[in-house]
Formats: sequence, C-alpha cells, structure tokens
Amino acid sequence: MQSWPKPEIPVVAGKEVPLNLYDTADQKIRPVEVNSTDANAEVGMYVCGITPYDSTHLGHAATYLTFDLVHRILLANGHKVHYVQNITDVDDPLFERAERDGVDWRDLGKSQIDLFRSDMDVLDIIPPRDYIGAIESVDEVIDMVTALLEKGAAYKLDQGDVYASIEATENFGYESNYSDTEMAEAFAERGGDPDREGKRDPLDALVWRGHREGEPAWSSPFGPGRPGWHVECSAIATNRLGSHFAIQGGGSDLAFPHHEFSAAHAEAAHGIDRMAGHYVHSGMIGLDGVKMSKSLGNLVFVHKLTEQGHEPGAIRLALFSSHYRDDRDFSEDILKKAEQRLTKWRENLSQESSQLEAEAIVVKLREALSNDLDTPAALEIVDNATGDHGDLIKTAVHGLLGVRL
Ligand code: 5CA
Ligand code: ZN
Repeated sequence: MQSWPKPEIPVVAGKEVPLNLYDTADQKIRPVEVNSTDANAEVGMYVCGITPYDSTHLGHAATYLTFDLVHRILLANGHKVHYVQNITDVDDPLFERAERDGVDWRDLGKSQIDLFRSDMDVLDIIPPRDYIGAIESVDEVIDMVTALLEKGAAYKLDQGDVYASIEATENFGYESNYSDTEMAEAFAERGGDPDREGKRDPLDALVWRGHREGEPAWSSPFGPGRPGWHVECSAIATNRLGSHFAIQGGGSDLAFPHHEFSAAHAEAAHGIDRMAGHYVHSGMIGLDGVKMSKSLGNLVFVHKLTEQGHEPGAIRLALFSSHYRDDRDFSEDILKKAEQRLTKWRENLSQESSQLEAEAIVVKLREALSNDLDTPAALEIVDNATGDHGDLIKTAVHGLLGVRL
C-alpha cells in the first residue's frame, strides 16, 4: 500500500544522546537497541496501524505522533530506521459498517485509509517505509500459520478455524505482565472469544478464521478463510524486520491481548525468545476529562482542526504538553495554550543570543527527549530559550519535534 509523502526533516546539530524508552515488558526505562558498530545497520520499528472503518481521530494521531518522535530522535542520532506499519483492512468492523452503509468493505477501507494518509501528511509525520494492508499479506499469514501448525504450536478446530496455543511459548505473559484475571478480562473485552467451544485454553487466539457465509475468504492449505488479527502483525513485522527487532509500538489498549499474542505467535513460529527489544505504549487521549470514544461521539478530528485554521505545529505542541505514557486530555484550552506557546517561541527565537548558548539548549532538548520522550521538559527548555542562533534551535525544534517555527 502506498504511504504518504515524506516531510522535510532538517539535520539537527550536536551529538547523539542515546534514546531510552520505557519497555512495558521489563517495566523499566532502558536504551533502545541500536547497532552502533555497523553503519548500515537499521533500527527496526513496527507500529500497529489503523482499522479503517471510520474516521481516525486525534487519539489515533497522538499515538502516531509519539512514534514519530521516536523516529525523529533515532534519525537525529544518525541511525537508519526501518519503519513498518500495517493496516487491518480485513476485519469484522469493516464488514459490519460496509453492510450498514451499503458499500463494499474494500471501498470503505480505501476511503478511510485516504483520510488517514492525509491527516498523517498534514501533521508532518514521517511515513513508514513499508505500509502493508492485511489484504496484501494473506500469503505471509498462511506461511506463519503453517509454521505454527507444523511446530505443534497451533491446532485446528471445526468450521476451518485454527487457534494458537498459549502453551507454545514458555514466557507467555511477559509482554503485558498482566495477571490471569486481568488477561481474562482484557481478552473478553478486546476481541477475544474465551467461550469458543473446543479451545484447549480460553485464552488461545484465533490465527485463521474458516470461511463463513458472507465473509471474504482466501484459499489455504488448511481450507478457505481469512487471517486472525494478532498473527497478521507478527507476520508483517518479522518478514520485514527479522524475527527480532528494536521496537513494537501502539496505544496502551494494545498491550494485551494484541501485542502479547503478536509476540507469542512470532516467537513460536521463529523459535526465538523475544520478538521486540522494547514494547512501547502510548496513553489514551480523552476530551475534557472523558475518553474519546465513538459511542459517546466526543471525537476531535485532525482535518476539522486544520480546516478551522489551527496549525499542525500547534496540534503537535498540544499533544506533547503532557507525557506520552499518561492518559491525557485534549481540550480547546490546551490547544489555545499551545498556540500561545508557538507564538512566543517565534518571538523569542528571533532575538539576539550566542551560538554557544544555542548549542547548549539543543543538547538539553536532545537529552530531555531521549529520556523516555520527556516532552513536557523539552517544551519548557524551548520556552526558556531566546536567540537568533535561534536558527540552530529552530532547526532542532523542526527536526526533533516536527514543529516548524
Ligand atoms: N488495527 C489495530 C492495530 S493492528 C488497531 O488497534 N487499530 S485502531 O484503529 O483501533 O487503532 C489504531 C492505533 O490508535 C492503535 O495503536 C490504538 O492503540 C491507538 N488509539 C486508539 N484510540 C486511541 C486514543 N483514544 N488515544 C490514543 N491512541 C489511541
Ligand atoms: Zn497490530
């Protein structure tokens, strides 16, 4: 699938400050795995993409902005980044919405992907090198399910369904650190089917869904059907980044079951201990104290904000004003404050100061961001900066934060 245009990414002054991120699995902040001795080595980053059945809102955008920061910091540190993102364009919500609206599910997906791409473009988010739809990766999923079946890590049930066993990997549960009770709850809430008859364990996850009347199907050695959700991300990620890569990312609602199972399926299929070096999760965005959700209708859309004349840089600063791991709010007031901040930065950074001072400020900015993306501290550093070498700071703000001054 085609992604979106690449924004201008200015070169940031100063030396590398190694990026440290919080890892959900190890529950601590530690350095991201980079290969500093091989100049051609790439840092692999996989971020779960959208399910394109409805307009993407500011919450989705916030998650992709978080990983855009990660991407920008790695680039500023001189690394090559191989960024992969998927699109869950074969899934129940698409079929249901398409049926309701009397449109083809493929056309619904395409139109929503188009809107998402234009939001990403407007926000100057660096596109993934590989942007891969489920439709495009069915063969890869079939190969992975075949491997799981051959290794005894998956089993067939009636109706052509194939399930992966949670017993297949010794360390199942390491990614989310959820207790059994938390797993059971989250699995039932987030797309799992604990009561499916015949499963060996209520938590075993579907990797291939046999064909049902009215649903699309692809042929496979285990009968016609379509990919399960988690294994789709395991296949798309590891086929491009290798069986082990640096960062697996998404919103905190994906920590379990999705990322736990994506990791477990990949680990069982490839015979490895751990898929990603870091499992990174951004907090959920709410509006005026209430979590943004389609059922409540309290959604803010990027294209609406830009149509109203709000600058993409202000939207970035509004979302960066709190830490990415916190569940955080968006409000008119937060956006207004971000706009005032942008104006102040533009004024401040056109005044006189010394080159040395500017260089020191860029170092501080790099340090704050490399400390688990401490954007509140980073923004405060720029708040206190003045000077028209100025240009040095402006370039760093553009390169690292993606905010044009
Ligand atoms: N297609 C799957 C991932 S493979 C999916 O979760 N799609 S999604 O469209 O539901 O969400 C896309 C991304 O946005 C996910 O990383 C999700 O965690 C994140 N997300 C959804 N709602 C919010 C929110 N309110 N705030 C922050 N991130 C959100
Ligand atoms: Zn995913």
